Amino acid sequence: MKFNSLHHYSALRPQAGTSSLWLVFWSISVGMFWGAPSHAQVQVQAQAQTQTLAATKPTVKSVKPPQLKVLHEGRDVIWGFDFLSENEVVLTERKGELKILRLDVPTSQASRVIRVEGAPKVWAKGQGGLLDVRVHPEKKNWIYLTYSAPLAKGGATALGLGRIEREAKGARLVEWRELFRSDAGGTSGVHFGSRIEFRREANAWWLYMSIGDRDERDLAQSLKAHNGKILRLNLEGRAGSDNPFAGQAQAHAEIWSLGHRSPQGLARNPTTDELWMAEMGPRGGDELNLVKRGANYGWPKLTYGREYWGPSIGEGATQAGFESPVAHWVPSISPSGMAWVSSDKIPAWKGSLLMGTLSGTHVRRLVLKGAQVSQQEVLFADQGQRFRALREGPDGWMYFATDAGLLGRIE
Ligand SMILES: [Ca+2]
Repeated sequence: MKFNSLHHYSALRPQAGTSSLWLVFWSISVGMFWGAPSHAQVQVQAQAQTQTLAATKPTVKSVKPPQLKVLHEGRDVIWGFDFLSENEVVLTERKGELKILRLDVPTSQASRVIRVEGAPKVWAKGQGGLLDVRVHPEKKNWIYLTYSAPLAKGGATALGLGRIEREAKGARLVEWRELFRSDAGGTSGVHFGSRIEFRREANAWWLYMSIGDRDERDLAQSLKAHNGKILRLNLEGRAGSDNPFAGQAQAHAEIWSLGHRSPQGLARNPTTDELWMAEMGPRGGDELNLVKRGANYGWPKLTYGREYWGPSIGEGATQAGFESPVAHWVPSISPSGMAWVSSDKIPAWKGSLLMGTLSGTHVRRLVLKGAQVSQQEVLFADQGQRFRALREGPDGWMYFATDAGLLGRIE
C-alpha cells in the first residue's frame, strides 16, 4: 500500500500528539499567558486528563484485525462519497472536483475514474470547498452536494441538487440547482459543516445537514443564524413546517438543533432510526451527540474543551436545559464522517458506529448501549491517515476516504 505525503490543511489542533506532550504544551501556554501554574495546578490538570482518558479509552479489540484495501489513490482531500450503484462511487474532492470511481474497471485503465463536468463553483479556502455528496434516496443518478458557495467576500455553506448524465467519454452534472444557501457566510476558512443524512418520517424523506459555526461561535446559540446548527429540509431544500422553530418570527425555520461547533459527522442508526452526530470541539471537547428535535448542544456556552492558548471557554461542561454529549474526547481526535455498521460482513462489528478521525488519524469503533458508549476500539492507527468519510457499501463492506486522497474498503 502506497501513501502519498502531501501537506494537508490541519484543523488547527494538536497533531496526533501524545497526551503528555499536549499537557506540556498546555502548561507552557498557560505559563506564557497567565503566569506559570503551580505544581499542584498541573497535577490537578493531569489528573483531570487521566480521568477523561480513562472514561473514553479503547477497551476492545477485533479478533481478526480487518485491513484497509485501497481502491483509489487521488491527490486531494476526499470529503464525501456515496454509491450510484453497486460498482460506482461518486466522490467529492475538496478543491472542487466531482468524480466517479468505477470499481469494476481495472485500476490499469484510465476509464476507472471519470471526471464529472459541471460541478458548482466553490470557495475552496481552508476547510471550505466541495464538501459532501449523497445520492438521492429515490431518484437514480440524482445527487445532492454541499459546498462553500462563493460570495462577494468569502463563502457560505450551500446545498444543491443535480443529475449525473453519462457522455461518450465522461459525465456531466446537468439540471443543477442550488436549493438552499445558508447565511453562515464570511471569510473565515473554518467550520463549514456539512454532512448530509436522510431519514424517512411519516411517508416523506427529510434531509438533515450540519453547518459549522464559521468561527462566529456566538451565532451557534442564535436562532437567527444558520451557524452551528443541524438543519432539517425537505428534498427541495425547504424547511419543514413542523420543524421546532418554524412558527417563530425571530428564528430560522430550517433549524433542527443548535449549539454545535464543527459538525462533520452525521449518521442515522438504521436499527433505531436515531440521528447521531459528531463535532470537533476546541482543544479537547470533541463530542458524540444524539440529535434531538429543538435541543441545544451548548457551544460555546458549554464545552469540555479549552482555548488553544489555554484559558477555559464558557460556563463549564454541562448545565440543565442543554444536551450533554454522549461521549467526549480530551485530547482531541477530531471526529469527521461516520457510519453505522448494519451488515455482518465483519460479525463483531454489526451494530457498531464507525467514526473517522482527522488529528486522531484512526478509525474509532464505538459500541453503544442505548445512549451510552460501552466499548471503544482504535483501528488503523498505524496507517497515518486522516479519515474524512465512512460509508457502508451496497455489498455490506465498510468504505473509507482520507485527506490523502485514498478511497478504499475495510475487509
Ligand atoms: Ca456540546
